[in-house]
Parts: sequence; C-alpha cells; structure tokens
Amino acid sequence: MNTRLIIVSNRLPLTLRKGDDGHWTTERSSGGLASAMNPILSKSGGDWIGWAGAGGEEDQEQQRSILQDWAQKEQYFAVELPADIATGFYEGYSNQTLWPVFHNFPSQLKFDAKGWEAYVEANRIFCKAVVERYKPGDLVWVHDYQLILLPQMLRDQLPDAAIGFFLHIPFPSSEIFPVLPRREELLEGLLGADLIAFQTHGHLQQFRSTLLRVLGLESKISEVAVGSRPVRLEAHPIGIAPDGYTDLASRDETTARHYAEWVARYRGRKMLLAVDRLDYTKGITERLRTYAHLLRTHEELKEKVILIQIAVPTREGIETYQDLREEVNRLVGEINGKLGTPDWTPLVYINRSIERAELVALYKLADVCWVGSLRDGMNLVAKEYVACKAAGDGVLVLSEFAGAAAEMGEALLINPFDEERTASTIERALALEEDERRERMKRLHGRVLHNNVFRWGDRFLAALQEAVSARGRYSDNQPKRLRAAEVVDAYRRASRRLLVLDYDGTLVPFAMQPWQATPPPAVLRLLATLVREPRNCVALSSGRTAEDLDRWFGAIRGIWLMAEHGAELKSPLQATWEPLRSEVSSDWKSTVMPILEHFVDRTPGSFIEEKKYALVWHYRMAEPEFGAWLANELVSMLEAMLAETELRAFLGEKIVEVRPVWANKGEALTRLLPASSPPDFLFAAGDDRTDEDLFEHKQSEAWTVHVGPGPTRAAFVVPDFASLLRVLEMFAKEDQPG
Ligand code: ADQ
Repeated sequence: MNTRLIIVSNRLPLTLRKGDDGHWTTERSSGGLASAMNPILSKSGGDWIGWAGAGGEEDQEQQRSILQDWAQKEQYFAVELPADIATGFYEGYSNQTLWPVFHNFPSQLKFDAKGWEAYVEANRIFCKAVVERYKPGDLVWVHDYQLILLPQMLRDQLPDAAIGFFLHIPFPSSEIFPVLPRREELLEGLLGADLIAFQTHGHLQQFRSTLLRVLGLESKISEVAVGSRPVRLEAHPIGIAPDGYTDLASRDETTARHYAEWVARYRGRKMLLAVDRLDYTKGITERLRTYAHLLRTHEELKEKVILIQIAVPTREGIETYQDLREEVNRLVGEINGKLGTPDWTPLVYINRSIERAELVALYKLADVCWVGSLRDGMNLVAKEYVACKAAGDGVLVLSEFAGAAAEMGEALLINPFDEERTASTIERALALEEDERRERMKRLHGRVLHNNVFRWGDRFLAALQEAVSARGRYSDNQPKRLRAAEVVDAYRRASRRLLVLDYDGTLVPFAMQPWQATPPPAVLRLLATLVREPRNCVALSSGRTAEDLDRWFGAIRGIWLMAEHGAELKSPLQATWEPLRSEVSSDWKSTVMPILEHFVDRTPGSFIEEKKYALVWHYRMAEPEFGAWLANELVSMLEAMLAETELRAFLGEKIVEVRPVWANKGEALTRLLPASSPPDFLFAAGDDRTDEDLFEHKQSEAWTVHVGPGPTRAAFVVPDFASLLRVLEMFAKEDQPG
C-alpha cells in the first residue's frame, strides 16, 4: 500500500514515565491497542499521533528531548495535554462515563460537566495535531472511545480527508446508550468519518438502532447517509500478530526456561490461567467466586488444580478500580486461606505486568485458559492463548459476551454471571477427551493464525479507501433542481407517457387530520385533463385506503389508482380493486395495536388510523419534539419485534406506519408497467420515504422528482407541492389544442 497512514489513538505505543531517580524514561505501553497497531504501522509506514501519558509541568526540557527522539526515530508524535485536561479527559469522561456505559454498566456511570469539557478540549488538541501533520491523500485512522468527537472535528477542518474510525470496545445496547450525557454530540462526532467499524455485527446493529433512536437517522445495513455524504458501517474483528507468540512458544530460550521451571514446579496439577487488566468488565471477582464454588463442591479437585490469575493494574486513580482491587485482594486471601493446604495454594495471584516471554510460557503451560469478561470488545488474550497451542492441547473457556465469541465457536462458551454453570463448564474443560480437545483447538488455531491483525488492518484500510471513492459516486447522484422547460420539452416529444403521482404532500399540503385532505377542485380538474390525453397513462399512488381514493378520484375516468402504497391496485378498465398479494393475513394487527394504543395514551393529540393492510400512528397534532422522540422509540421497538416477519415499521411525515414490506410503490409499479406498453416518458413524483422505493426502482430511465426538502434518491427536486402543480399544469397545457 502506497498511501501514507496517520494513526491517532489516545496512547502512543511508548509512555513517558518518571523514574525513582527523578529522571524521565521511555516505557512500552501495555494493552490491546498497542499490541495490535505496532505491526501494521511498521509494515505500511506513516505517523502515529497520541498522548505520551504524562502530564508533569516540571522537567519540560528533558521530556521534550525524549519526545523529539520518538518523533525522529519512530515517527511517534506526542500531543501535549495540560494536566487538568488530561485528568478530566482520561479518568473523567472517557473512563468514568463512556467506558461503563459502552460496556452496558450504566450503574457505574459518573459524569460531571468539567470532565466533558476536558474531553472536548482534548479531542480539539488531537485534531490540531493531526491537521498539522496531514498531507492530502493521507488516510487518517482514529482509534477508540477516547476520540469519538475527532472524526467530525477533522471533517470540519479537512473536508476531503479520508477518515476511518475503529471502536475497540463494544457498542452498548441502544436501550442503554441514551443514558449518556451528551449522547447526540457523540454520535455526530462519529458520523464525521467515512468509515465507522466495530468488532462485531452485533455492536454494529446496536449502533444503527441507536442512530434511529437518538438522532432519528435511518440507516442501511452497511451505510448511513449524513446529508449528502455516505458513511460506511462495517464489522472488522481485530486479530493478533501471531508470530509474536508462535515464535516465542516454539524457539525462544527465556520462554523455554520459564516453561521448564513451571512444568517441574506444577507437576501433577491441572493448570487454569486467566490474564486480564484489573477492570470490572473482565469478570475477575465473578471468576474467583466461581473458582471457590468449584473447589468447595468438587472435593476430588483438591490439590489437583491451580488457577493462575494475572491482573495488570489499570486506571488506579479511579475509585471504582481501587474498590475492585480491594475486593479481589480479599477474595484471593479468602480462597487461599480457607481452601488451601500446606502443600497446595489453589490460587496464584500476580498483580503486575509481566514480560511477553513469561506470558507465552504461561499460555503454553495452561491446560485451560479462562476468559470470563462480562463484556468485552474482542479479547485478545483468547486469541493469544490459542496461537500458543500449535500442538492442539489446551481448552479455551470463553465468555459469550466477549466479541471473540462471535468467531471462536469451538471454545466452550460460558455466561460468566452464572457461576454454577460456569463451574460445570470448567470441570468439563478439565476432563475434555483428547480427540475432542485437539479437534476444537486445531480449528481455533487455524482461524486465529489466518484472521490475524495484518488482514484486519488491510481490510479496514481497503474499506476506508472504498468508502472514500463511494463518496464521489454519491455526490454525482445528488438530485438536481427540476427545470420546467427541460421536462416539458421531453413530455412534448414523447408518444407514450406514464405519470405516477403521490397525493398527500405532493399534490396537496398536509392536513392536520388525514380526513381533512379532500382534493381541491383545481387538482381534480388538472388530473382529469392529464388523464384525458390519449398518450398519457396517469396513476395516483398513495398511502391512502381504497375507500378514500374511490371517494375522491373515482369520478376521474381512465385513472389508475394504487392504494395503501401499492398494496391494492385498480385499473381504469376494472371496477374492482386487485391486491398485490393474494391471501394476506391481518392477524398481526392484534399484536401491534396494543403497542400503538400505549403510545396514543402517552402522547396527547396522537391517534391510530387502521387501514386494510397497515396500522398508522399519527402524531402531527402532538408536541413536535416529544412526538418525534417517541416515534424513534416506537420504530426501534417495533423493528426488534418484527425482525423475523414480513412486516416493517416505517417513519413517515409525522407518522409511524406498520405494514408488510412487499406493500410498496416500487413493487406496485412493476405490476402497472406491463399493463401498458413501455412508456418513453416516465414521470414519478412524491414527497416521502414511501416514494423512495419508486425512485430507487426507476432511477436511470425516469424523471423522478422529490417534493420538498430532505435526502432522496430521486434525480430531481422541487421545493414544494405548488411548484410541482405548476409543472403538471404546463404538461396539461401542452396537450390543449391551439
Ligand atoms: P483491552 O481491554 O486491553 O483491549 P485485551 O483484548 O484482552 O483487552 O488486550 C489485553 C492485552 O494486554 C493483551 O495483548 C494481553 O496479552 C496484554 N496483557 C494482559 N495482561 C498482561 C500482563 N500481566 N502483562 C503483560 N501483558 C498483559 C481493548 C478492548 C478489547 C479489545 C482490544 C483490542 O477492551 O476488547 O480486544 O482493545 O481491540
């Protein structure tokens, strides 16, 4: 890849630390991100922008010279955060507000406005640093929850830059995300990117429902339009750099020495291993309680098993983490004190970072690796363990709430909250038959080696480049203002014309109540004139019921009517309505109706309209913001409920409509087309989302016209219904003799 890369993350792979002698030194940073990104950058080349991890005001000179050294030798560029900003940003909003909520722990949320301001300011400082280093053509890759506002800040300054964002942690449930203070700003910040990628499809889906619920923004499975700019949404599970583990496991001397020593020390015992940062999302206390339960209930395991728990200290300035540390210390003491014997310490607890060689020796040694995250973006420990098991021994026990579970189905999966069942799974893992064990591990090993961090990086960067080129296609497709002279000219020259017109909002303005929208005589006269012309075929396609359309337009001879968004059609040659599908059941209405009724109860001024194929909740008369907010909530709720059915919930102009997915204007049009010989002039006009189905169907060969503001797939736009009527009047005049 020739394009230069700018990686932006909270921490650089190096940390500034003040030694006991008062001198500043350089240390390698620990944690998943550094392990993942280092190999990619050394392969592709480019800059890494991040925080050096220190906020000291003294010894500026000495600190600066170290940072300059990093920039020259490694292309690592440190942003400098003033101490109070760093604290509010990192320990405040990032780790006490975002971290708990993104891991579905809203009860741990702590918020203060100062922390938020520091978060905004820190993102601004990062933005400035990127803008300084940016050269046109660079790809900017922003990492993780500390920098959520950065994509939009960068977009404002560098409108054409290619900006990708990867979220390493999970995206929370769409029920939980809205508890976040400043939630709108966060989503808007992310949407500045060209590509937003998550660890799993599950996280991506939650993001999509959140966009709908919080911003009222509908999205497709892999894309969301922000005005006229597409933002691509993808899932890219992160991998590891396997060589960094397999090489040590197979031929490193230090690793081999540790391994030999421990094999001798623990001979005759089964070894369980857990490796985590000391974080409440990792399920450490749950694991220790489960282990205690296992030992208490299985006398035969006494003196036969040992659990090694490695817990790297992390975020020690935060109270919750101090509490966790105390609780873990207490449990460790209790387990060893109450269950141990003079010859056996059941739990080995190591509360510090260890060298990679030691870690790999432990992975080699462990009969079972026990990953018990309560929630985790991916969990690299699971993959590192598997990478060290080339010979196929060892069993991975993995929490189903870690992102890794989505691709490591051969592991024994656990619900870490269920201590009893987890204990049984550990027991099973210890006793797993050799054939099964090898079979499972072999498959896992192959996959971890294959789906490695390099493929992850390549896939992310390829997707980012694709997203940027799609941007161009998108803007070429932007609708143009409809020019009356041009369309009238095409109309004049055509010998077979098809006009498909929506009604409400297109030919007439919206009425407060649906039954008030009776067509004015001028509109009826206009339609009748257009229909009378032998070269024309005119269809009125509306969300209205067959009865409404019959009552209002039944007298216009020769008009096609499409009711309920095309669920039923009436041709000018027939007196009866024909449904688009035969044998349609409406049993679903009895399930959906009570939900809508509940929303009516909550929303003064709203009401339900029952149609033959659909139920509609109208909230035009309700307080606008409250109505819109409830509408988003209703659609999110119905979407989840209707996922497996042919029904969908649609947001329309101050309505939420539930109807079968096949009842749409695009489908109905295909029914109408063969009935007439193919037209050489197709004109379709509409104002809302139901008309988009029609526009999408006929994008290239038709005059598709969107009425009013808002995004559209139509080729042309007019500002309002009156402008459209003027064009139709001009059509009608063309056909008048003289
Ligand atoms: P983390 O929460 O840091 O990462 P994880 O994926 O498990 O979680 O990565 C931890 C890393 O630290 C591993 O590479 C591990 O080997 C290393 N490590 C752990 N304990 C250690 C010790 N005592 N000594 C030395 N090294 C140790 C975040 C998200 C994860 C996501 C990663 C990568 O929370 O869900 O998998 O980013 O995207």
